[in-house]
This record gives sequence, C-alpha cells and structure tokens, in this order.
Amino acid sequence: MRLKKTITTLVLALCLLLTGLMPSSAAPDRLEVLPRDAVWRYSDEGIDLGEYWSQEPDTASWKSGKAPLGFGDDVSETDPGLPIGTVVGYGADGNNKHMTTYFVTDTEIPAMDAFKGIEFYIHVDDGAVVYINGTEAFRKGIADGAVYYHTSAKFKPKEETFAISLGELPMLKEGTNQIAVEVHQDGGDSSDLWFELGMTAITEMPDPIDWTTGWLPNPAVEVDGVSRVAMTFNGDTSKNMGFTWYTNQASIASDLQVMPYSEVEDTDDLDFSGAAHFEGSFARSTSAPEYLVHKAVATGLTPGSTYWYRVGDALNDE
Ligand SMILES: [Ca+2]
Repeated sequence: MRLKKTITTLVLALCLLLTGLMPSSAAPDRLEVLPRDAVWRYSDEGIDLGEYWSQEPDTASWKSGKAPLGFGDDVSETDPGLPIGTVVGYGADGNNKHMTTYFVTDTEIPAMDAFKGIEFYIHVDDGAVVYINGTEAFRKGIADGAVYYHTSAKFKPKEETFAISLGELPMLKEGTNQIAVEVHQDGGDSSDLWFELGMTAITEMPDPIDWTTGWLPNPAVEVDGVSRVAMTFNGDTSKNMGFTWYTNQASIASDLQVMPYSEVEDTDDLDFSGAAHFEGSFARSTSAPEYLVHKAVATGLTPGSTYWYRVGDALNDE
C-alpha cells in the first residue's frame, strides 16, 4: 500500500513536469493565410489589361480554378509528385502564345499583432509581379520599372521561399485582401506556364544571410548568369587582354575563352570547343558581397587582331 502510494505520487510528479514543458501560449508560430492550392480567378484571353489593372480588376467574367495553374507541364518541374490543378489557355497560335496571364484571389488576413512578416512561396514560369490590394508586393524574374503586357520574364530558379517583414507590406490589412498576379512568359513560343503562390504569417523573421562568410560555391544559391563584364588592361596591351565580371555565389569558375574572330549569323552558334582557355581567380565583391568578382587575363594575342571571347563557367556551355 505504501509502495503503491509512492508510485502514484511519482507518476503525478512526472505528469506535472511534462505539463510544465508544454508551451503555455496558444499562438502558433506559423499561420497559413493563402494555401498553395488556392482557387484563383484568371484571364487567359490574351487581353492587355494595362499597367494599372491590379487596382480594380473586373473579374466577373473570368474563369476560375485551383492552383497550380498553367499549361505545358502535367506535373511540377520542381516536384514531380505535384500534378497541375488547372490548365489555362494560351491562344490559337502555339508559336505566339499570350505573353501575360492574369490571376486574382481574395484571402482573409487575421489581426497580425502577433506576427512579424509573411513567408511567401512562389513557383512561377517564367516570371510574375504580385500585388496586394493594388500595390506591388514583389516581382520575380521581371526587371525593375514599368511592366507592360509584352514585358518578357525569366525567373531562373522558378521556385523560391522567402520572407518579407510586415513593415515592408504596408498594403496588407486585416480582413479581406485581394492578391493579384500577372504571370509573364519569356517569349511567345514558351512551351509552358506554371503558377503557385502560398503565404504564411510568421512570428520570427529568418536571420538575414551573411554573404561575407561561408562556403563557396554557396549551396543555397542557384546558378545564374554572368553580369557586368568589363575589359581591363594588363601588362603588354598589344598582346594581353584582361576581363572582370560578376556572378552570384553559385559560380566559382573563372574561365576565359578566346578564339579568332569569324563571321557568324548568331553568336549563340559560336563553337568555343577549340578556343584558348585562361583560368582566372575570384573573390567576394567588397561593395556587394553577395556577388563574386572574377578576373582573368588572356595572353599571347596577336596585335591588331580581332577575337571572340567569353567568360564564366566553361562547364556551363551556354
Ligand atoms: Ca514558360
């Protein structure tokens, strides 16, 4: 009897301890406010709705369907287990498809006092501008500046999850919010279109990435193109030619290829397989550490001759 009581006491004590470990607050850390498979109204008629369409879209005659929306792919290119939800149209001419398709949905946002930001998930082929209540929240794959129906897009990773603080989303309000998205193709002959958008309220903003330290190549960064190529002069300027260029942290190859000039119709057709190869070096850019600055020098050039050159990662033959 005495033993039993001791055990009961022990069990009770353990239970109290476990209860003490349970979170005391009922507020969730994450609250989904727009599911990735939301139903969207859409305009796939190839009608140019103009630059300010998101401010008061008249969607009464639009079709609607569940995300993912698109055409040309039966399943997601980033998740083969995810089938397309709604097939949208692209017009009569497969070689000249509609450049822009418009999507609108409404979502309920609760009081955000307990939250610090919104985590967005977007998968878009080829690019998009996302508006909340008629004001741009962000864009992917579309250059800064005014966006028109014929503006082309290229969002290289296609899929991204990122957070924006509430301070940077002043257009977001408690209650019904209208999310409007224009999805652009990279060209009229593009074979596919894909669109998914998810929004989750979060109580903590993720730590900003420290670009100044860590592994290179940075495994969190997708390979992208080369930018800001510039010629520099090194040593004997009649025989040597130096180059600098920038890439993101995904690319640590500093290859320079040079070959004699020849007439070609299209520079994409140039065959660099027989080109002279020079290996350079790279460093984190001091002014913008998320970029790498590459340098390489071609030597032994013939004075007065013209050459084709290209820089980047020779293994990435583009
Ligand atoms: Ca496409």
